[in-house]
Amino acid sequence: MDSEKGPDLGHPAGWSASTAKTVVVATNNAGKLAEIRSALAFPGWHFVAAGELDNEWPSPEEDGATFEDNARIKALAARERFGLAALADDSGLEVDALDGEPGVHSSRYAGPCATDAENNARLLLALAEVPVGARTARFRSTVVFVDDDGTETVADGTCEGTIGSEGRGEGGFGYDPLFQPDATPGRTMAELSMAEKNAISHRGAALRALHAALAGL
Ligand code: ITT
Repeated sequence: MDSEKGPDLGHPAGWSASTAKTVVVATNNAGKLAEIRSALAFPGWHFVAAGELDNEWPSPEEDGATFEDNARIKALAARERFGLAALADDSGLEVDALDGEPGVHSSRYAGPCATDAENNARLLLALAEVPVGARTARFRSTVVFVDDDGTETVADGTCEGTIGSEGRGEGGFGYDPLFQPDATPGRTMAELSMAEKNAISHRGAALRALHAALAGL
């Protein structure tokens, strides 16, 4: 749907119809993939998930210490496996009252194969005694793009907010039902449309910065 697409910021540097290309997105997270396709709309670029090219795509072990380390691990693994330009996001939630946890452990906060619901339940439990005013948090995203020639471009984004005391909303994924962005008072991230989320989210900000860098803006 056009209204779900982000602004067209122009073509990447050196673009022509003959350089239109396929970019493999190194993610198994359908929510991320949809946001990336919506936010990073270069004419002629086609984003395909690693799992769509190989349904046995083994997501590499994310053992880096930072979001950037892990995004690079995923992007380089996909580029090597498929021989295509590759893009990866690594992201997570930092909660001030938990000294920045779950951070890089966000997807496995409640255990190695935790569901979003289990992670959210663990977060609510961890914050049970923390008063409303002290439940500040932020999402962070780092995206790494590795072009066909190996050139790497890295971009970051953050989104400030607070953690609610119960989940609300059906949109997005992960911790969205608990996260109340400062930019949308009274609404959780899961109560925003994808276009609204991309306009204020950590991943939207990182993808806009990546888009601008690739377009030479
Ligand atoms: P891939 O590694 O396959 O891309 P993943 O979900 O495992 O998918 P990460 O390792 O980057 O991705 O972990 C990110 C986790 O942080 C994600 O699973 C959510 O729990 C949380 N998260 C990140 N961005 C989020 C967002 O926009 N909304 C809600 N939760 C988010």
